[in-house]
Amino acid sequence: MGVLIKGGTIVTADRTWKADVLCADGIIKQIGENLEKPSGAEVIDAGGQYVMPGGIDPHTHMELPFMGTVASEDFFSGTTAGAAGGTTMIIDFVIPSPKTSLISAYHQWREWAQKAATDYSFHVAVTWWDESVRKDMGTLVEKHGVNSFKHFMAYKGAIMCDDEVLVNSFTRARELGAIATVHAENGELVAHLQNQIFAQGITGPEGHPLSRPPGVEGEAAERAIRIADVLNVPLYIVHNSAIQSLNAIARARADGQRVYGEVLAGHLLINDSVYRNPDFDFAAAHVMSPPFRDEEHQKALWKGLQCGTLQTTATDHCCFCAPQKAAGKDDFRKIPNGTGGIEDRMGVLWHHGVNSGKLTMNEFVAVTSANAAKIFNIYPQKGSISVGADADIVVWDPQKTRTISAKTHHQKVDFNIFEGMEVKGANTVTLSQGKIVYKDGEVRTVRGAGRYINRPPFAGYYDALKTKSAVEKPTAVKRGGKKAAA
Ligand code: URQ
Ligand code: ZN
Ligand code: ZN
Repeated sequence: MGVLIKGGTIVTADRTWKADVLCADGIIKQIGENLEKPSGAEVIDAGGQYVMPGGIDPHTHMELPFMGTVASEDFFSGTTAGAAGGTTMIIDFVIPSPKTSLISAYHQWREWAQKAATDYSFHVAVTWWDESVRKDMGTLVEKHGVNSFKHFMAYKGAIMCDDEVLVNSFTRARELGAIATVHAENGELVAHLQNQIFAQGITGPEGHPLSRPPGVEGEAAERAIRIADVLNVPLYIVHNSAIQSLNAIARARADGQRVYGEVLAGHLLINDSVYRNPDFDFAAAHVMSPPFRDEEHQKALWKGLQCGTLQTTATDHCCFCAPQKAAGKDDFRKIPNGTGGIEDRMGVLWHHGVNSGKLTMNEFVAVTSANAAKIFNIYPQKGSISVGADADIVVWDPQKTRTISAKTHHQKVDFNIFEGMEVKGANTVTLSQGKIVYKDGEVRTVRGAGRYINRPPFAGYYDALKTKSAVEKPTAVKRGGKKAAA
């Protein structure tokens, strides 16, 4: 059995070459020219097409309970939509409510994710602190393959972390060989501005971006970076949307600090004019945090991706339909925050990134797959086309055109932020674990076929660090010595 991909050009993060790929037993078995078709194998003619690692979306929220409702996309429909667009793995988020056990939240999310059609993993959010959280973080790393802990610096009164939680959790993450990730917005400032703007009588979605100006993001990014620097823990900042956070990351990286940055396809391509649309449903459908920004920020984000300040792209796929968004009809503070994108990330980034010349094909693979696999320690199992790697593969036709629409997408949401966008370049086939899950417009996903992917800690990196104190110990000052010459 198995699948033989013939006649294609393989494109990975670091090279491009013509070769066939034979997949069997869920992995890549053979790569080479003119491979023989094993009996019973299905052949895919990839002539004139590229053969690339399946996309990894490191930031999704399937069926997330949030702001009094539950995201409309579930783990089966969301991973199916991902497969339809060339994404073969998601890293979603376990988000325990404050004062609840991280371990029980983890098991709850594991249960929800059983229905996934393609592989998945979880960042676990630390939303509060006590000794049980410290212990649970250890259990999650040592027993459950978690190597990344999320911290929401926004969402005051809900899941927001104050500095005490950040300091405790970052310290624990470093001890465990895990990476700290943050949603960088100053939640106190957001709450203050939301109330101020609402009190001025601005109650519609146009108030959302006004309450989350770029400086709110810049402050939190800088603060998280500084705390991580003092505590010597690697940091990953999710959904960077502003020049301010971009510059904070660039400064830290230039200083040799281990900081990574993610950018959403939406923040690269949708601008803040959407919030000034008179139609409530249209404007509310775009309410997500941080908000979409103006072209100046978008241009800077593209440059950040091109120059390596930002390493990964994601979608923050967190869908709410119009009736759910209507909870904030008279108060923008109540509009559930979140937008979709998992089905379109690969297509819009190829069109606006590769076709425009901003990114090479290899850089496209890096920012849509390989870099996330490396940062979260699952490379080359994921994010590569190499013998022994999981056979998560997309066959990509650079000539295929399509027009994005909620009318035709597989996402379980009644809106598409890329509605009407025409893109050139799309997957014709998607394989997950060596099985065809999408081919020529037809999804062939199987509910529950997805696997939970363990992500080991970076022990080696941390062993080296263990010899170095987290905070440089100040050397004792000898007093009473001879007075220095005047
Ligand atoms: O903040 C997040 O990442 C989650 C709650 C999705 N919503 C959003 O607006 N980004
Ligand atoms: Zn967020
Ligand atoms: Zn998110």
